[in-house]
Order: sequence, then C-alpha cells, then structure tokens
Amino acid sequence: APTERTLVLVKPDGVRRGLSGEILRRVEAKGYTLVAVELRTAGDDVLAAHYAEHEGKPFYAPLVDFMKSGAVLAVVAEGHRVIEGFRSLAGTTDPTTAAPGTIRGDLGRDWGLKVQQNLVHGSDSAESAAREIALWFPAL
Ligand code: DAT
Ligand code: MG
Repeated sequence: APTERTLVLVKPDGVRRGLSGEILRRVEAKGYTLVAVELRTAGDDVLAAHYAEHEGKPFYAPLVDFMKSGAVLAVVAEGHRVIEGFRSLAGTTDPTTAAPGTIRGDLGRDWGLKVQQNLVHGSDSAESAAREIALWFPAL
C-alpha cells in the first residue's frame, strides 16, 4: 500500500510546556516516521489558509491568536494509515473529555478560555493532509 503522510502541529501550549519531545516520542513509538520537523512562528497567511474551514466560527479569532502566541513545531509524519492513527493518538478535541492514553487526554488542559488549548493538530483526511503539507512544507 502507498505510504500515507499527515501534518502534525505541536501548538504553542505544547511547545511552551516543553511537551514537544513527549509528543514526538509517542508518534515514533507508534512506529511512524518523521519526514520533516521544523520549529517556526506561524503568520496570519499560513494560519488563515490552515484554518479556512473554521472562518466565521466564534472560536476562529481566538484560535488564530492562540496559534500566533508562540512557536509551533510543524511535523510531517509518515506511515500506514497515519492520518487516522495520529488522530487516534491525539484524542478528541476537548482535553477534558479526551480519553486517557491519548495526548490530549493525558496532557491537555482546559483553561476555560475561548479556545481549546489542546496541544496538537493532526490532519483529518487525505485531502486535508495534502493541502496542509503543501502549505507548511511547500518544498516537500
Ligand atoms: P481538531 O483539532 O480536533 O481537528 P477542529 O478542527 O474542529 O478540531 O477545531 C480546530 C481547533 O479549534 C481545535 O483544535 C480547538 C479549536 N476549537 C474547536 N472547536 C472549539 C470550540 N467549540 N470551542 C473552542 N475551541 C474550539
Ligand atoms: Mg481539525
């Protein structure tokens, strides 16, 4: 089967809390390969494109502000069914109810803010992964 790729972001809360290594450890421990890893500060252009599906939602502006609040670790991970597999490792969106054993369930915190600071992003489909990888890593 052709190998699949996904875009993972360690969000600014994860980088700030020193969890980048722990998150990458879980990705690698699952057997996925790291294809690209880059620490960077995201600008409005990249974030507007990345979160285009959420434009107009009440959490959109706080989400973009949060994503600009510090460095983001952008990662391309590769492996069989890695798109689904990383979503499973990450857990559901809300860290309070995300299952224990997942990144968000074990490590995420709900601060009662306007946006969920849930440590990671993972592409949600093959189409999203292709679009997001091209956006964050145009050279790949
Ligand atoms: P996911 O990151 O699980 O794919 P999403 O794509 O629906 O979730 O939303 C993108 C991000 O926006 C999410 O990680 C956190 C924030 N968010 C989503 N829904 C929210 C809500 N109802 N209230 C606050 N923040 C939310
Ligand atoms: Mg999403």
